[in-house]
Amino acid sequence: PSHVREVSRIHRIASIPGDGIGVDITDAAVEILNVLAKTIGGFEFEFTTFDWSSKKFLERGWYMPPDGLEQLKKFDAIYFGAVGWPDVPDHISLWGLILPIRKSLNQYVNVRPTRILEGTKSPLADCQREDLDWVIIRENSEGEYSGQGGTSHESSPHTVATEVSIFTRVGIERIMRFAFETARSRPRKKLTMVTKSNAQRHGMVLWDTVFYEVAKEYGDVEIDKMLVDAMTVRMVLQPKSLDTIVATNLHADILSDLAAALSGSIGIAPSSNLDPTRANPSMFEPIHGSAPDIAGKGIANPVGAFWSAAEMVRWVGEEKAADGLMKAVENVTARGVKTKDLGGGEDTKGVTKAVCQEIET
Ligand code: GGG
Repeated sequence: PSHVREVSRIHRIASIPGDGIGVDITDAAVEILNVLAKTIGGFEFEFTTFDWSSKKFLERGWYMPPDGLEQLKKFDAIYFGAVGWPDVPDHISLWGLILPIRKSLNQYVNVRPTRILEGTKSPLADCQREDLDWVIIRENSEGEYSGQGGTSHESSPHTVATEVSIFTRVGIERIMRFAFETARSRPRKKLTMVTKSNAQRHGMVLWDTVFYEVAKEYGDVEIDKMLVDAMTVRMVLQPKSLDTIVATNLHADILSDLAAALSGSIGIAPSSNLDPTRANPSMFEPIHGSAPDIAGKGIANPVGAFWSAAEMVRWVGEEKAADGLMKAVENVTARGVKTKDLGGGEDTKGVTKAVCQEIET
């Protein structure tokens, strides 16, 4: 009967807008997600906002409270804006917020898809939409971002600093398996593994070894191996030759920025920090940073935030809504409703309003 209200699935989301344009685009993403839930029906989002930011750090001396990670564990997913502000050294802000979350919540995979959206174009000459469709799988828990090392003989011309990369067989094996599964799930079933194992002769060689071992279980996946320097050239000159890519924490961080720029703008690229075991919440964030130069001006591109939101919606089990959101985003870009970085003339609010209307129709 019509008076009986359908019970909604409730997805509890921790929202951390962070710094700079992270605030603008998180506001936009929350608005879109609420419209999506209301329009499609059957589920709702319950947002809790955490004001963990560089501004607050300057006031109170901490990014997250001591029980911050415990608080986050209570949620189904985390939506993150951006971190980094000129008044705080970047290594303090990264290690105050985003890196401890990824590491402590076992988010050992960072998935970074890249493709040319409808109505947008690559800066590469002759690169059509079908020529660039990649997924970068970034190892997200160890490697060059292990945080190990130290500085000695400070205040001397002989200061020594070490930055130790830690690679473990368990860490490599689990990211390789995830990458092979991703490659297998895509039509081309092709995986390119990136290292620098000619110059770095320990951890990178272990990456190569484990890659070939795991490859034996995936005979249906075509494989190849690249050195990271040559990989940048291949991405620019032969984008069509690539599909799924797996790389270390640092290499994939760099390659995914290049990938996003080659697909049109860093402003469109999403990322999913996943704990594939689902024992902890996963975290979704656009790959771009806080962009202090345009913060608060209302001109940030919200597409990377919307795409990240769509990936979060998919992760919590709302496939149809995720597809609907991405369709709405691409219908809007196809109509030329875009921010300046994509060659358009709209601002954040203009694109957000257009995507909301598209969802509602
Ligand atoms: N929204 C992503 C963000 O805030 N990025 C800042 C940054 O530099 N992150 C480094 C990383 O992703 O490891």
